[in-house]
Amino acid sequence: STGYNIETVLNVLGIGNINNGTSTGINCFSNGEPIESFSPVDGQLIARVKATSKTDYETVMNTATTAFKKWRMIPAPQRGEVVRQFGDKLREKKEALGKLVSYEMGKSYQEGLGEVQEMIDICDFAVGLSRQLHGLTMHSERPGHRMYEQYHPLGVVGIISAFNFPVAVWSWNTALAWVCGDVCVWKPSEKTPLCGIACQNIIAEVIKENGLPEGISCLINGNYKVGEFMTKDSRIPLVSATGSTRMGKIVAQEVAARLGRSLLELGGNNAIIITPDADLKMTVLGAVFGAVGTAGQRCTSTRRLIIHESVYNKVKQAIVDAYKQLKVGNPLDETNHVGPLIDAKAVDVYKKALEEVVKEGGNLIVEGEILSGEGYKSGCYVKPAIAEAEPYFNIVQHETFAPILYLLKYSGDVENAIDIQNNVAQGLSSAIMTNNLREAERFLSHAGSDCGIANVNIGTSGAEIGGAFGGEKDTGGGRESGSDAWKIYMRRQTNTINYTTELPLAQGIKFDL
Ligand code: UN1
Repeated sequence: STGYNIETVLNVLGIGNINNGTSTGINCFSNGEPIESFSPVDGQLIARVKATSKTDYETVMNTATTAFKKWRMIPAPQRGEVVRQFGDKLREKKEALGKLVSYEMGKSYQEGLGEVQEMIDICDFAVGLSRQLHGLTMHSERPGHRMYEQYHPLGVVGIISAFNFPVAVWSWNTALAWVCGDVCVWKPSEKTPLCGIACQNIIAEVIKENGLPEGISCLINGNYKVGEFMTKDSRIPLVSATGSTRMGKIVAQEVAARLGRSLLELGGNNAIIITPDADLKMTVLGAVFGAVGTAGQRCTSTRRLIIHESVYNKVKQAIVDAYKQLKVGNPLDETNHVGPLIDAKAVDVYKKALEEVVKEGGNLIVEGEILSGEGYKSGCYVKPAIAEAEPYFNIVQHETFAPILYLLKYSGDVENAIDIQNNVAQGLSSAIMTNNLREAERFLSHAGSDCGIANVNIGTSGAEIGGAFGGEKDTGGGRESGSDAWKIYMRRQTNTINYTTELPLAQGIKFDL
């Protein structure tokens, strides 16, 4: 049994009118071209959503800028209280939202629930943060002077998110931005517009219940052209964008051209180093979940295993055996491990990558396949594949958003494995499986992994929200979520106050009149 009724789910989430094929949601001023949302699960058209036109966008920006003037005056802990209520509403709607994520995006129901849990967790984190947001005080070089810094709200924050985490990535940004006193305009992926509407409906309800201006949270719909409204808009001091490196480079340039800030969380090419001291059971579990979870469509998905030659055959065998257990099918059926890819285009990219690795001399030890027949009608289901490859292969150097795992061999010292691991353009997540302290510490040292995330005896995916999330190089350098990632959503002001009757100048400069 698939255990869901999509009409009920949509009703709980306030997405009505699906019978006549249109859905706009609360506070969504969209009147443009229709966007159709098809489920990769069964190929059904779920609903049509209207894209945001330029005129709609101006209405959104007016609403947002008006809301900002009010929102920034509300004490941060009270803003935190609103975020707390949002977290509570998410707890109530966790099942429904988790199901919609699973049905519209295709990840397993468990992972859909996990994504909503990340939203709840970041709300809790943001509530605590709302009583902090602290700057430093420092000692002035001048007598009778005091110096300190404070963080002020930035303004309207633009959020562009990807289909693979259609709800959580928005919440990491928006929950922090809200307690910081900002208002947000969100463009979800055009592949998962209903997830966007569902979230917007939930927060719109909280905002209304608190008698606050609706523009605190705004939603715009559409493709990159709608994203461009924000990247080129100097009324938006910060654009946070999650997606491909290709997209990130365009966003970065457009935002930089007007000297705005961008927060980029882009592609990964994540590897697990498996040393002779690795615990085999943990390694297999971590590697397989990392490679096939979310059908290989996380930016933290495991793409490469870098295995020491002395354990290569043993590890390879164990992983190939584990792949035999994998069940591909409807992600809402909890007995399945792997759901569909997002759409036909993604299936094509998967197919081409498999052809490419063979062309470059790779060896497919678990063959891929595009599944058809009963239960696979959407045409988006593929078999997770494994190829033995060389680190320098062009295809291995690229991120393919699909369940394809490359096995690479290293010999000698762990440094050789670290070299292979770092020798790609991307720098998001990395891991080492070892019980050897020296190897683990070397991997974590300044001469070790060059990624934003480096784990020991944990796979590459499934980061907790408490840490700063993001990576280096082609991954874009941004940090979202925990630690002090909140600082990018605020502007820092240094204040010096003179409480004497003299005006001594800094650096001892004499200037007498
Ligand atoms: C992403 O794929 O864009 O670490 C985010 C993880 C998740 C987030 C992934 N917490 O896999």
